[in-house]
Amino acid sequence: MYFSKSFIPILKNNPTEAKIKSHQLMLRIGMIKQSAAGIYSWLPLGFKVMKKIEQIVREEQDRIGVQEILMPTIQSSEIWKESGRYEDYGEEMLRIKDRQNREMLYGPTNEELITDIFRNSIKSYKSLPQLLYHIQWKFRDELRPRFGIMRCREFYMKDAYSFDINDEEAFFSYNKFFLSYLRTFKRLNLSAIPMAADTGPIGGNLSHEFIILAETGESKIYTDKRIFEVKSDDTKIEKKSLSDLRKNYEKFYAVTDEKFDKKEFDEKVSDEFKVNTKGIEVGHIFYFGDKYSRPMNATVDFQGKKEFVKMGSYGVGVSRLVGAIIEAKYDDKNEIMKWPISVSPYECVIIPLINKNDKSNLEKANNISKILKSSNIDFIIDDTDENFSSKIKKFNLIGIPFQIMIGNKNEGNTFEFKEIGNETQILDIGKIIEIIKTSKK
Ligand code: P5A
Repeated sequence: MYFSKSFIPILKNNPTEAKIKSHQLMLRIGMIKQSAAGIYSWLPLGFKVMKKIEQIVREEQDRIGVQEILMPTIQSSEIWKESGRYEDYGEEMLRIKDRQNREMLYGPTNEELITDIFRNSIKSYKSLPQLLYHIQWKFRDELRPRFGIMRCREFYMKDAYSFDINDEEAFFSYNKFFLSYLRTFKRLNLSAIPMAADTGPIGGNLSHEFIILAETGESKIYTDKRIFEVKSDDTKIEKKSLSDLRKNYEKFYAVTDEKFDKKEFDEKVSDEFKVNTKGIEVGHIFYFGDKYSRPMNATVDFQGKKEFVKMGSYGVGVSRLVGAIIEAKYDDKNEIMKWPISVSPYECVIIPLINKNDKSNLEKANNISKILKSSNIDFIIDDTDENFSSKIKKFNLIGIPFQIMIGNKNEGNTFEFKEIGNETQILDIGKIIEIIKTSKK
C-alpha cells in the first residue's frame, strides 16, 4: 500500500474536543470519524486494528471450545418482556417501532435472544454444556457518551453465553472463560486483572471485570500489587486446574469502587502492596444461574424431570480495546505510539527520502516491499515527497512498530532500521526480516 493512495486522513494538530489520549490519537491519525454523538465510522487504519483484535478474541474463544454464531442487532420486545428486563433496562435501550407498529429494539446485549434460541433447540442435559458466542454491534443509549469509542453508544462486543445442568458444571464453564480472557488480553500485550464487580442490569452474584490500569480509566480500582504476578500459563482445561487459577487471583484483594470497603482493604493489604489507581474495563463475565432460564422457561430433561439451565454470560469490548491499547501504549508527551505487532494496522513501514527528480529511493522501497510481501509481512510505503523528518514524525504517531528508512546514506543491501522505542540500526534486509518475523511469534 502506498501512503499517497491510502485513506488515512491525518490532522495537523490534536483535536480540541478530545479529552483523553486515545480519543485524540484516533481522530488525529484518522482511525475513526464521528457521525453522531457516541456513534463512529471506522476508517481503514482503525478498522484494521479492530479486525485484528476481533480475530484474536475469536481464536481464544474457539480454543476453549466456544461455538461461533451470529445473532441480529435488532430484537423483538417480546422476549425482553418475558425475562422482565424490558421495563428494567430503562432509557439505555433504544426502542424502535416497525411499520406494523411492533415494538423492536436495538440489542444492548443478548441474554434473552440466546435463551430463546437455546430453548427451542436443546432438550436434553446430554447436549450440555453449550457454549456459544457472537461478535456483533450493540447499542446503549448512554446518557453521557464520552472519550470517543471508549464509552460510546454503538460499540462492537464479543458476547458469549454458557448453558449447564448445575452450579458445579456452570462454574467450570465460567472458569474456562476466566482463563480464556487472561490469554486473550495477554496476546494483546495488555496486563488485565480480574476484579470482583457489580453485576448491574445483567444480574447474578458472581462476576469479574477485567481491568487494565490507565490514568484515564473510568473505574477506580483497589488492589494488591502481587496480583500482577499471578501466572496462568500452566493452567489446564480441567475443573481443578481452572478453579485453582481463580483462587490464585481471588487470594488478593481486587475490587472496583462499587465494591470498595476501606476497612477490608486495610485489613487485607499492607501498605507496601496497596495499589489505588484507575483502570479501563475491557471485559466482564457473569454467572446468573436461572435468572433468564426460569422466566423464559428454558429447561432440559434430566433424570425424568425438567431442570432450568444454569447460565452465564461473558463480554469483551472489542471496539473499546482499540482505545484501551492506545491508553496503555501511547506516549502522548513525545507523541509516539507503538502498536503491539499482533494488532498493528501494518507490521512495517518503508520510508524513502524522495526528491522531486530522483525517484531511486522509491525504487529501492518497491524492491524491499517485494521481499516483505514474500515473507508475509504487511507493509505500507510512504511515497509522498514530504521531508524525511516530518514523515518520521507522522509514523511515530501512527505507531507501526518497525520502520525501514531509505535515505541517501544507505549502501547496497543495508538500510536504517528502527523498532519504535529502540535505537536505529544499519542492517541488511535478511536480518530485518528475521527481526520482524521473530517479533510476530
Ligand atoms: C456480558 C456479555 C454484558 O453486556 N452480556 C453479554 C454481558 N456485559 S457488559 O459489562 O455490560 O459489557 C461487556 C463489555 O462491553 C464493553 N462496553 C462498552 N464499550 C464501549 N462503549 C460502551 N458504552 C460499552 N459498554 C460496555 C466493555 O468492555 C464491557 O466490559
